[in-house]
Amino acid sequence: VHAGVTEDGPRVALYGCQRRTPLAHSNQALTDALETLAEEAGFGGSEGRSLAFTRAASVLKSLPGPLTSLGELSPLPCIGEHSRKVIQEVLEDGVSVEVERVKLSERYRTMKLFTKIFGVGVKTAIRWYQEGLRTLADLQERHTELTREQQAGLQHYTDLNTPVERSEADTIERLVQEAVWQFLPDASVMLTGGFRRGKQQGHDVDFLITHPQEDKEVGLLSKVIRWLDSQGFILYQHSQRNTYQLPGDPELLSSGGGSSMDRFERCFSILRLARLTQDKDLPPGSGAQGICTQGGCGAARGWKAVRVDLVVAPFSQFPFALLGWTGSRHFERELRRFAKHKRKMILNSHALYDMAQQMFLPAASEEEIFQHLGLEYVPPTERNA
Ligand code: TTP
Ligand code: MN
Ligand code: MN
Ligand code: MN
Repeated sequence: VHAGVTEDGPRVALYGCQRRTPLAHSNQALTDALETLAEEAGFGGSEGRSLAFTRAASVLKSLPGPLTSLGELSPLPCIGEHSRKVIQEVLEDGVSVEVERVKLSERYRTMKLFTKIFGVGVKTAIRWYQEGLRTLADLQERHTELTREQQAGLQHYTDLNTPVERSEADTIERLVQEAVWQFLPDASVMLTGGFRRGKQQGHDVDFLITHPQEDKEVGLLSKVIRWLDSQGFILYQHSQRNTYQLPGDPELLSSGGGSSMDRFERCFSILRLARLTQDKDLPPGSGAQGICTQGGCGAARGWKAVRVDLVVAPFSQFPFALLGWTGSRHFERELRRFAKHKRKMILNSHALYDMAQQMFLPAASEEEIFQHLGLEYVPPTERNA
């Protein structure tokens, strides 16, 4: 039997949410090449082309073994002509000339440099590039024109582009729990994002907070932030109130649920984390062990800036929020696309709406959401689409 094909036809399903995609897969060189082109297309404003390369890469990530010949591509979905050519080059020569050229190009390199700044998206980076800016020093000169977020991003550029280790995420989890439980002992604090998908490193640490008694969670986040700040842990923070209108925000529905931006009370922050090598120097027994306070090791630079996202969800929306914040981004995109086109349903991080029945479908768990969608359950570690 041909790789990727069963007697029933192609084994690889069309939508990323219908597949199991583990973190480690057998086609890294190919997916790296395709994802570079996806990124480059996005930098050029070609969202459609970018998505096509991302989809092709995602299909290869779900394969059970390494792709060894071009023929194995024919039963696979989502592999366009251009992706096929890149795959052929990498299979035959080990590298793609086009990808190598992109990686060396001034625009790609500058766009990478700029979009790695916290608070800088593709649009801003393109504008700066077009204005002739090329280096972080160029941006420093325009310091006053930057947002507060971008200033913080620039200030902590090196730290924020050093991967967050799993052990650091665990330390921050204990700190967030200590902060939350002071005010609401029965609240739950869950690690989401890439770490929930099994990643050992991340660009940030994502948390979802809820309380079984709905409304108890209202006002919690500002208290948590104030406490963290009083302890010297906050280097930067930007909080937003919950702006979701129940039942069924009309704008959220009319937007088709396509956006990944939700309306939960949230805080995008940069925390000050003690470097773990210094753990032995800190007094044991405290819940905040391993995290540095302002007066402590900051001067000796024994700390590291880490991006932390805190999101608060009302209990009834928690499964939707958990599903939405676990990712991957591409898995989420595929879930929403599948819901809309195959099920005539609108899925977002707050709710699932059935357009035919004109009703919301409640869920008490992620499993129930997959059931509503008529999808086989995909555990978090298999959502690395
Ligand atoms: P990220 O933290 O950006 O990505 P990640 O955790 O998968 O990977 P890493 O941090 O290691 O780079 O986003 C996590 C999930 O949160 C992602 O699936 C998208 C979702 N998300 C929202 O639902 N709403 C938002 O406003 C944002 C910023 C993210
Ligand atoms: Mn093309
Ligand atoms: Mn994350
Ligand atoms: Mn995040």
